[in-house]
Amino acid sequence: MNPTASLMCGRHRLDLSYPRVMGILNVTPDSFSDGGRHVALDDALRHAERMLAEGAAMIDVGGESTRPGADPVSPQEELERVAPVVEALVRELDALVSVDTSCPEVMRESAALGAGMINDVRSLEREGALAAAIGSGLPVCLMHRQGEPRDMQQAPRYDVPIEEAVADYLAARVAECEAAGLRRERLLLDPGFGFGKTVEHNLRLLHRMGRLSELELPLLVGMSRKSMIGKVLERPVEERLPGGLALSTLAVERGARILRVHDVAPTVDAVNMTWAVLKEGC
Ligand code: 9MG
Repeated sequence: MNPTASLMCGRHRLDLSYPRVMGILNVTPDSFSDGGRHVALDDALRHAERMLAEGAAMIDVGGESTRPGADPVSPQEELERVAPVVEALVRELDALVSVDTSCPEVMRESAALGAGMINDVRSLEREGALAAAIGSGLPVCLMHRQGEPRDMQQAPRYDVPIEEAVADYLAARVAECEAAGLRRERLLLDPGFGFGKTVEHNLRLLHRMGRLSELELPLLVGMSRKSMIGKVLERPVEERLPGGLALSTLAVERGARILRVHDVAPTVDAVNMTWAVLKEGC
């Protein structure tokens, strides 16, 4: 990847000449406080505002859980959860908003509301998603996964080394996007930690992430609080931050330019410290 690269994300230019942090904002029912949608919208705004103040370059808004075992939601329901939050983040905070969705309707509506990026864990494979993404004019993060959230962690296996499987899949998705008219300058890639992968797959994939740099597109990674940390360190979800910081550091060292995390402030420090050392070698 060109070390001075930047990405046009709607009205925002995202400088990717150094690693950036993406703050996670889930707007699924389990993340709403029980005071109703109005209170929830206000909670979401305050939470996003805090993450931006802590140094997040963008906020990733998601209305459908992609946790292992999660059931899909209808496009209508997803849109009702996501659209008011995107609109408020853009209008009130002028934030760079990424929308975590696989749904064409949500892509179109979010772009119209001023979102700056599409984060699709299904890599635009859903019917109509590629056309919607092209029409949005926004950059798109393509992520590797095997299976669907409902069943993806039931004994995942690969016939080739995990980094080769992931690189082959992502290269094929890039080729399909380009063939349809989505320019490569608008693409980011994500190995999809935890999406149809055992702990061993995840650890090896991070170790060999340099393989994905060969695709010469910006790399985004999400490992924050994931079960790979819980399993290695035997920690519940609320005690996984130190493990997550170690993984963020390693990911930056192996070429990641965007870290998708819950804990923004400590990740910004870890990433900036790591970068201060790495850039001595540039
Ligand atoms: C929505 N979501 C959950 N985990 C993710 C990950 O690892 N990467 C991306 N791009 N999105 C994710």
